Amino acid sequence: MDCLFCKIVEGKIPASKIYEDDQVIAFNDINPQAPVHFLVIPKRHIACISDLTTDDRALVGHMIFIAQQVAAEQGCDNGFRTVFNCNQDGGQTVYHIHLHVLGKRQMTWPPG
Ligand code: DGP
Repeated sequence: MDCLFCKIVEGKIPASKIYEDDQVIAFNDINPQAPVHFLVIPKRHIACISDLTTDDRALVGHMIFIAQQVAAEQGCDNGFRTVFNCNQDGGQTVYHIHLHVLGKRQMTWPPG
């Protein structure tokens, strides 16, 4: 399978990794949209949020938990935004699920 984020998990493509455990890694986004912008991804390949099964519930909860821990470590004391882009209308470009975490600037709503 030719998946960019699987290659980052395997260390075949370099990334600025800021967290790792047995289930997930977090690394800085290559095209940051805020002073803090990192991605939390599962090590196991799941293409899209719409592919999640009931077995994945704990994993996704863990991704969100790690997102808030790393956001705190990155100094997002005033808040942050989390985003899962899903499929074409959601603006997803990399088909290995990833939680965007953006912080250290004022976010606006609605998103583009
Ligand atoms: P999305 O549109 O939600 O699929 O976002 C994919 C994000 O992945 C986008 O913000 C840019 C980021 N990205 C793409 N390729 C790389 C890469 O090779 N390294 C890193 N660190 N981030 C990447």
